[in-house]
Amino acid sequence: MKKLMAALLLAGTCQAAFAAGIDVDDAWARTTVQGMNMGGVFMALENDGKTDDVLLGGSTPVAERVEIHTHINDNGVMRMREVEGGLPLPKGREVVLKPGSYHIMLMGLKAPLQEGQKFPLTLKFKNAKAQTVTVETKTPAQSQAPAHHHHQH
Ligand SMILES: [Cu+2]
Repeated sequence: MKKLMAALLLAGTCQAAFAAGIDVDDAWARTTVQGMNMGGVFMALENDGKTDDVLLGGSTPVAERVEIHTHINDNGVMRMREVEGGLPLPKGREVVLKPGSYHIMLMGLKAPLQEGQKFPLTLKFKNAKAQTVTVETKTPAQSQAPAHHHHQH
């Protein structure tokens, strides 16, 4: 894809300017922990566009609200914080949302997410068009799920 973009730019075509977009890969959600009404969604976001972009938020029928979170180390305790102003997506770069790092948080889940369940999530960007992706619910291996404290919203 990067080679193709470079070729288009070298050819002097302005088509590349309109090919601006965010490539979303491997969108998955964690199976809901019993008794919780929120949960994390993870994915890789690649900015194939010519300009920097920002993930501003999103919406999904399975939850009341969607927030963008990161983890901060608060005196040795990992805590989640909402990302102010959205998640920056620099052009030509891939930003990976993963457990223990940036993630999309589903707030007010209407029902627990079950293993294997698929649901739509619409992502809103500052520049790129809104995009609806399919998220698959999985239970990650224990080693990939660092324990952390969920702060109260
Ligand atoms: Cu969170």
